[in-house]
Amino acid sequence: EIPGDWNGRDATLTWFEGLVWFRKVLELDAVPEGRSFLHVGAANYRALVHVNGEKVGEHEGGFTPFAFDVTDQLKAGRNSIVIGVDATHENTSVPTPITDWKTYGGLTRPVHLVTVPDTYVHDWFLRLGSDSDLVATVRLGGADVANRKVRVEIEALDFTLDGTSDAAGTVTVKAVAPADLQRWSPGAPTLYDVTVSAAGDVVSDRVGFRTVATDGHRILLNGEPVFLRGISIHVETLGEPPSRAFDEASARALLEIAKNDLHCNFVRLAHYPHAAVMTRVADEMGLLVWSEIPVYWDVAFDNPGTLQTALHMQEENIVRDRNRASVIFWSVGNETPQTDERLAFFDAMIKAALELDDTRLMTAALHNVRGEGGVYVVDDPLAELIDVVAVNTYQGWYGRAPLTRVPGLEWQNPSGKPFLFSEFGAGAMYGFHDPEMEKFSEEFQEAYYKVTIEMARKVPDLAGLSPWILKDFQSPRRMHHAYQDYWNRTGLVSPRGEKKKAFFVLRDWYKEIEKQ
Ligand code: GCB
Repeated sequence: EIPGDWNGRDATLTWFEGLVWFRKVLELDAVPEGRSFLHVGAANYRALVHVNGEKVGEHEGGFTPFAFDVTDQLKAGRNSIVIGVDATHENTSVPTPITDWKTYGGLTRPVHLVTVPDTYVHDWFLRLGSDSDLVATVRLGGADVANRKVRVEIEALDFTLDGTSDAAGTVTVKAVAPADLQRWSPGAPTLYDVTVSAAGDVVSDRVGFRTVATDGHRILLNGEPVFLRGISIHVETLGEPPSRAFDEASARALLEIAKNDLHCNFVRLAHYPHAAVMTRVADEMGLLVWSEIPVYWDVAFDNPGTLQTALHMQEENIVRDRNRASVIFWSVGNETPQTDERLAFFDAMIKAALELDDTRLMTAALHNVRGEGGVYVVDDPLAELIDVVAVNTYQGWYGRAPLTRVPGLEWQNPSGKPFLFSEFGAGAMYGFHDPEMEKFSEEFQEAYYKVTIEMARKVPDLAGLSPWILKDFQSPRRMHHAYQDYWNRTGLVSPRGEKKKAFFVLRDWYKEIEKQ
């Protein structure tokens, strides 16, 4: 099934991470006019695309979209589209084969045949600058991109930007934003219909406008300080067996729990770019988003090919989502080792990200801290390269510290930048109750959340948090027979969405601070 993953389809494929061929026969009355592209929302991990027996392209990276021009391969009548998807990960892949989540293989997001005029709008980016200008960059593709008239229009505001493309087919135009422009925020997620037209091509989308910046320890949304009441989320549907294929209903189901039940204004979409529908729904619902590239744990930081893969993935992610007002952070990675090679790798990623989009904040989930006598100091040179310092911590769950010590732990963030807990959490199996609070009981997780929130409340100038994680998720690493059975149980809700006791502890805190 497309979109889908093969793992839930057949018991023998539950953990299969190899090559599968997909074939679709497409009947066309005539070859479409203009140019035709085969657009793939995501193929995990490598894809080999053939049309009518001819190879049209290859792609690496399991979570971002790509498109190949198939104009010359299509014919009237029967067309055979064949895509080989290989879920094998290697030590040079992003991520490597070692992850704490299940590798779902397949064409996990929709595949479309897209037809456009010979010269067409390739991509565009419309944003609100810090000086209250609306700035549009439009890039044309195809046969005749130079010296074309380009128009960007927001009808509801009676606002138009006009320009002419340069020799490379690109143009940037700007004007002062209309006085009646309503800024997007979690409390009022206003979106406008935007139309971009050039060379006979017309594309449209719904876009929100807001600014995000930092001021010392604070994060400013539209110039006002915002505290991020967040939760981390993996791409996995509610229900059993879960799937990695997300439609709008699957996205809404998870984001509504976060926004309406848990009182979040922020979601960390871990550890890789989520489905495009997720950030669209976040735009509509008013949830701030952390978007991440799966440079997870230890990738081959010294391998130039691995850097190219990460850069390419990052570009596909930013180009896809830079018109989403919900996205405020681009994260370059999670829990990476402190080496010079890693720093150079991230330096290249951050510079490339800023070239594509300098209106958002750069971040990464760090775990390098110095700790003595219960005082933890964030100690990672990567903090100098990013705008927002985020740390994962599991005191009281992993490690020996008893829960009673957690409230007394102190955190120091010498960077002077905003500081977040990008993760903390503990496992519990829904329905397992133990008044003695054995690990994996709901009571243990509840007590863990209470002490960890007590610790977080004392962190000076904490800018927000995204505890680990909304829902239990499948992982090959989690083999404890009684409690895990290949599920990471750190969810605040079970695979079916039942709320564990800890859910209400976090919700109560979020409800309290929401009013402040
Ligand atoms: C972490 C990782 C996350 C894991 C989590 C856990 O630090 O970033 O991917 O799933 O801990 O449950 O151990």
